[in-house]
Parts: sequence; structure tokens; C-alpha cells
Amino acid sequence: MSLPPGQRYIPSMIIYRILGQPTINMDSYRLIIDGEVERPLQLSYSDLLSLKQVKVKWDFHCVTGWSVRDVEWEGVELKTIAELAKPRSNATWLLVESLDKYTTVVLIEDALKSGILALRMNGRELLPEHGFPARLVFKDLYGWKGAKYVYKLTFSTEYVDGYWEKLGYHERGRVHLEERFKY
Ligand SMILES: Nc1nc2c(c(=O)[nH]1)N[C@H]1C(S)=C(S)[C@@H](COP(=O)(O)O)O[C@H]1N2
Ligand SMILES: [Mo]
Repeated sequence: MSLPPGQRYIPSMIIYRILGQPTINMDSYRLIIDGEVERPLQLSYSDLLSLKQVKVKWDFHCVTGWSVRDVEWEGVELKTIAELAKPRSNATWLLVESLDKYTTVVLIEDALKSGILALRMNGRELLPEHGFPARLVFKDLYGWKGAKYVYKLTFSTEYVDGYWEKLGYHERGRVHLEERFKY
């Protein structure tokens, strides 16, 4: 896919930690899946490693205008997690919460199309600064939708602004349509 409108390539990803670097306790870490699901889940890191893993190589696009070519991610497709949790058909939005209190929101349709809960990046375990133990990544959504240090995914009938959406960034954030801002 060609470079999306308004983007330029840089050599490597810029690290953003708008709410700082959280301390992680791996003994207590659980990925919680709740909300409008038939089967709420709490998955430990080893549970996540035991699920089917996929590997992708995607360009990464930050809404501030930089892109990085061919970043490799490995982890669990959100589709796989949804198959276990069984979201109800009235759920429309996936509300995302991280250990640093960062939040965002993704349309469930977009999340199931190309969302990955990434555990590895460029051939190694996620570095702390890139979101260890787990982060989200989406093929065609801007980088801010890819919450690092993620611990909760809530299937919701209602839209709720996350950190950047509250400040005017777009509900969906599709890169090729330049969905940068709400207005
Ligand atoms: N928890 C958390 N996740 C986050 C951010 C953040 O500040 N905190 N920044 C977002 C933005 S705007 C981008 S572009 C990417 C950058 O990923 P990187 O820090 O691994 O380079 O992380 C996204 N996820
Ligand atoms: Mo970003």
C-alpha cells in the first residue's frame, strides 16, 4: 500500500508516553474482556501466549504525520479474543484502557478486521517503551488507537471518548480516509 495522504516516512517509531511509563506487575497482570459479551474473560500473560499467534508486517502511521515502513508485530488477533468472549450483536464500540490510564476507542468492525493484541515487535518481546506486556495495533488506523500497556477491552453499545478523542481526535481514525479530527 502506498503512503497515505499527509504522511512522510521516518526511519523508526517515535516513542510516546503521554501518561508516563507504568510499573508492571506480571504476577497480577490480566487482560480483562468485559461489557457486552456472553463470556467475560481475564487472561494472564501465559494465557495470551497460549492463544493462536499471528505475525504481520505493516506500515505504522501516527496522526502527527510520520509513518514507519514495515513494522513487524506478533500476537493474538482481536478476532480470536472475540471468538472466546462472544460479544453480543448490539456491541458497536470497543473501549480500551491501559495501565497508565491511557484510553481510546475503536469501532468493533474495525477492530475485528485488522486488530492485533501485539506481544512482540520486530522479532522480540515488546520493549517497555513500546508497550510491554501487550499493546494494540491496527493495520489501517492511526497509531493513537494502538494503546500500549493495555489491560482492559470493553465491548460497548455506547461510544465513549478516550484520551485523544476527548481532545477532538476522530472516533474511527482510518488512515486512508484521513480521519484525523472529529470536525
Ligand atoms: N499507553 C499509551 N499508548 C499509546 C500512546 C501513549 O502515549 N500511551 N501513544 C499513542 C500514539 S499517538 C502513537 S503514534 C503510538 C506510538 O507507539 P510507540 O510509542 O511504540 O512508538 O502509541 C500510541 N499508544
Ligand atoms: Mo500518534
